Amino acid sequence: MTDTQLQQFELQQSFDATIAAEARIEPRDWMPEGYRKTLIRQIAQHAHSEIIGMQPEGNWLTRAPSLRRKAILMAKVQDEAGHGLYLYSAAETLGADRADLTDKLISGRQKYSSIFNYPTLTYADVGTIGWLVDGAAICNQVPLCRSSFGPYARAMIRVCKEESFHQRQGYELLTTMMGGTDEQRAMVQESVDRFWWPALMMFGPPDDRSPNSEQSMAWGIKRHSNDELRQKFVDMSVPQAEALGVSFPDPDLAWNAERGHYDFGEPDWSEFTEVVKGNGAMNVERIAVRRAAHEDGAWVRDAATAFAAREQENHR
Ligand code: FAQ
Repeated sequence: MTDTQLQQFELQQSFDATIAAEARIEPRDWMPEGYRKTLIRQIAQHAHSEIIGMQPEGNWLTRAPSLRRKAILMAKVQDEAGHGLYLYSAAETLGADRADLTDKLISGRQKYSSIFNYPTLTYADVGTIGWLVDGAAICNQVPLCRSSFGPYARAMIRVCKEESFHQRQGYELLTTMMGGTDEQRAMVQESVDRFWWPALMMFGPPDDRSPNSEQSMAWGIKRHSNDELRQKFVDMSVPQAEALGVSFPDPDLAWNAERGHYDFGEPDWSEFTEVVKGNGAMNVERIAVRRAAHEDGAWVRDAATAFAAREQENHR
């Protein structure tokens, strides 16, 4: 073994020992290139989802039914922007460049969550997104607070706290509508019918078709498989739906006493594949809006860069 090989072997051993001890890998630690690449991919996709995820609810900001609802919705949408920023910062600790990540998003070279390619057709969708979309996000992200990469895990703590507030505001909105007129109740049910299956798809493809899961779990990036988290979400959501007085559009949904879980039907994975490929109802518009915002904001970035350069010059 050459000196370089020996050094590489020791670095790998030390990394493996850190993972085995459930301790954290920090940005300056040595890490395998595959680990770095996987994290940049997942964190970037996650950050992009938070930023693109501002659009479906943002669509209702100017048409909120009261000042209270408008203030709540504005705060929620702003929180999502904050989550995107923590996550881009976490990706930067791995050597990624934020401008490059944005470029990859708007040129379609990096993904964001499938869920944000569905339209928001009624105000009930604001409540359903809070309840089911933030609910699924929490289910997926609470275990990420124990992810092996320190900056990602720490960012998730605050994100999850805010997401639980978002989920409760969604549920509260739907509860209010369910206490209203028949028309409002029908509006809630119609919205839940549209969002249930896409929410289940947020957890990713089934385990036997998830190419990244096994390695990500071995590295302690992901703590549970896609199917485990999907099951957890179904088990959690059914009693909430009963309390709310709505049903899910799945004839196969039934309690299985033997398994101690709800059985449920298969999401339409061909729809998922199409949406991820860019053929969902809103993919083109979501990227066009993000691209326009980026281009319209060029003068702000230029001004901030010029200001920073001048400050540096003045302090020489
Ligand atoms: N949409 O091998 P796997 C939010 C891709 S929450 C699009 O299983 P992995 C909050 C996957 O990237 C939403 N693409 O992959 C909010 C991979 O593609 P690649 C964001 C998907 O990474 C609420 C390929 O399929 N949350 O934004 C999806 O091990 C309300 C194969 O899949 C996160 O990102 C999908 N649903 O597991 C904001 C959580 N699923 O790169 C506003 C962190 C899979 O190989 C309003 N991420 N793909 O070409 C994760 O936990 C994981 O990345 C999974 C996927 C579980 C999403």
